[in-house]
Amino acid sequence: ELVGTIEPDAHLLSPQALPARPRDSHKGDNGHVLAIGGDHGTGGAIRMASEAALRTGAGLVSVATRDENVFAINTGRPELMARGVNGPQALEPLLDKATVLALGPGLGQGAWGHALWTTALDAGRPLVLDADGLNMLAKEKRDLPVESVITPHPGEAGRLLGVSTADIQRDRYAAARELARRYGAVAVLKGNGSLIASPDGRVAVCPWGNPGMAGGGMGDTLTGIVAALMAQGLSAWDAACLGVGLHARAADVAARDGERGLLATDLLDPLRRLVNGLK
Ligand code: NPW
Ligand code: AMP
Ligand code: MG
Repeated sequence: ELVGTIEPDAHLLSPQALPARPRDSHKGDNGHVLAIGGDHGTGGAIRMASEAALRTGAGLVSVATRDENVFAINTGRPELMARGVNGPQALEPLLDKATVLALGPGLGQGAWGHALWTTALDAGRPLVLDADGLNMLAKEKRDLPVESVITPHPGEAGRLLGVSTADIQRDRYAAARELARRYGAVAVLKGNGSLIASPDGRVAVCPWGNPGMAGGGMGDTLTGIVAALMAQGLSAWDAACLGVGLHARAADVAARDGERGLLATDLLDPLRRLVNGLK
């Protein structure tokens, strides 16, 4: 049964939900995102999530990934602090320092990814769970921390609810609400007209975005954006609504040069302007 309203509300429209940054603010005041992912061949996913977290204003962003990705991440974006982790023991000290986790982009579902996934969920930190973090949750149900956001695309949503992608797309509103209810987290059902649903029944719809976004890495940047907003003090609901709106509007600005050939990293410059309330 469908009850509740779709609210294209103020949270989607403006970054005013973010607290003003005091003159004497220091990096420790603005949250520390720990991004976890990047298995063999998908190091780019965790780098894009991490760069998006930086551009959204997180004070510090650390990356826990495969050894082989560390050089490219640290040289390509030196503001990031990338560490090679071969298992839970190496991850734990990083978890202790994190405000919010961005868990799953490019993580894979092998032994390495699964060990990091379990250890990260055990830490009980607020988190954004995406990509393989969701695929493993679909196979192995776990309670999520109270302030959590899940960001499935329709394929991942189908796995989480045990139905086909087509079933999800047939009634996206019902699917978003069921994801939030079943997993006890704010759920972002991505795609044209992304929906944001909370376990208490609220649903918001994103009126922005464009088909230029249908390309690799777009979802990974959203994960970093939402994590950075939570790290700066927003609730899971506010961060999900504002983050989805900023992401889609950044893509609309970037698409002025054309939808075809739009890259996920093209969102980073407009994102910075938008998160500061500039056009
Ligand atoms: P179908 O075929 O229609 O049933 P997967 P992934 C569906 C990393 N990446 N509307 C569609 O299913 C990720 O972070 C790394 C309708 C589609 O075939 C993950 O860790 C990159 N259907 C990993 O790769 C860049 C939709 O889902 C299937 C839909 C695998 O993630 C790329 C694909 O989903 C990537 O981010 C929509 N809007 N969207 C890098 N540079 O390192 C999706 N589907 O099988 O979960 O694979 O999303 O590519
Ligand atoms: P992912 O599939 O995880 O890379 O995520 C794709 C991102 O791009 C999500 O934020 C989607 O909402 C967005 N996206 C993909 N295709 C479209 C589309 N046709 N219109 C609007 N947004 C889209
Ligand atoms: Mg994705």
